[in-house]
Amino acid sequence: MIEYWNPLMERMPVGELEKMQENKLRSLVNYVYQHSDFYKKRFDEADVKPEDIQTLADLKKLPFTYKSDLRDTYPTGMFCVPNEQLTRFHVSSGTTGKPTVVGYTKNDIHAWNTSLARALTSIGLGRGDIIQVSYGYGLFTGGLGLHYGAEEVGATVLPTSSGNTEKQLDLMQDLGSTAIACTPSYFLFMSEVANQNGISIQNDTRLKAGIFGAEPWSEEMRTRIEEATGIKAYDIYGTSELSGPLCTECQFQDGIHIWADMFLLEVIDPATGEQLGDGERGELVITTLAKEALPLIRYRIGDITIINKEPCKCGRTHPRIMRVLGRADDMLIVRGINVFPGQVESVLMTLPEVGEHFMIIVDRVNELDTMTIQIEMTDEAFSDKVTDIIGLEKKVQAALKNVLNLAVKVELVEKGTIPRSMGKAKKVIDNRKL
Ligand code: DLL
Repeated sequence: MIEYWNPLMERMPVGELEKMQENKLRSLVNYVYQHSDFYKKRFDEADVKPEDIQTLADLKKLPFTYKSDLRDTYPTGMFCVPNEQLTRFHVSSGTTGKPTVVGYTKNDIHAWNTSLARALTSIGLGRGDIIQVSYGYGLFTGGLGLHYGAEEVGATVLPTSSGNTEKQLDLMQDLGSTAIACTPSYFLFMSEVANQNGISIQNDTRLKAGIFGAEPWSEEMRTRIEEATGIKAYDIYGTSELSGPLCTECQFQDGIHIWADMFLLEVIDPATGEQLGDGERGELVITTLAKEALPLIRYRIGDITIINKEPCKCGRTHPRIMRVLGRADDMLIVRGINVFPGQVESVLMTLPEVGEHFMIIVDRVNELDTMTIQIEMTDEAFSDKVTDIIGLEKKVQAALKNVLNLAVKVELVEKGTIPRSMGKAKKVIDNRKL
């Protein structure tokens, strides 16, 4: 049976949804023009007035906003409400420069919870479920975001945060967690620790669903996780600028439904800024339609994806984004060839001898880029005496060459050598940037 949190909204005919978006867009441009010096200046510089925006087709007249705008106006220069109207802050620290601060009014928190309540319902979670939240609590949005979303649907929350993995596994068994929310990397680590302690996720726990995101992961990794643990692994997407974790796939696991009454989606060519058609891969740009404290207009999140407006089997009419390859700046350019770490993962996970942990090391030797992939073998492959190590390196090299069209060096390393992560995993060391 298909369950909805808000059936009327989630199944609203597309034409009506678009009318709603148009109305919300018109109010939004007036709102930001009046409440934010930042946006007023941006609009004036681009010579656009709120009254120029009447239909969705007018969206492209509006200037883009960027993560750098949030940094340049640190801490709260882009906010549209005074601090006393804020209920909460979250802060995301990038690798360079100032962190980005996001703020929420009470209504913003409510909208965030609603978004997650629809999402969790779409994967069949609700009253009676025990959701173990193993994303980090604190300034990161993952922990608290999922926490309140899970409470909203009537589930019981087990707020373990990340870390303390053995204790997490004990609690998972003792309290009967039925779902876990964490990064896919952390779940892999948790499964490994479970194995080492003789715990079978499939047989010794009640876990039926994983809510995995906050970092790119591949379809092939999903298959591995589902086969190894017997759970259903769902993709969840969001960014701190948009609130935090917001939207998931539905039970059909075919793209993430992004609520059209809350967000307006575009995919653009990152080089030219031109809008691309549905089904074309490009950079995701989002306009928030329901945020008060920090509305974002044509915000260049930078994630690479495809918008899919085909009807979904679940009956929801809201558009979907297909698996996010990562941010445009996660893309490696190696000898002129573009490579996303996720593409490497996709290839590696099709090879049964290769374990789930890998590291990409990029270097420049004698003016030439080199890429080395460190991999660990699976226990089964390792114990198989006939496995020819050199043969395996060659096999991995050939598979990667076939897909990426790039010659790489493959290095088999001992199990446990690649650092495990309890949050977002670092899968690339680019020595060219040192
Ligand atoms: O990672 C929010 C979040 C928490 C999402 C928990 C899902 C679950 P940030 O730290 O601001 O926010 O990082 C956002 O992470 O722009 C993507 O590049 C990446 N990302 C998030 N979810 C996915 C996903 C949180 N499902 C950045 N697939 C985004 C691929 C993802 N990349």
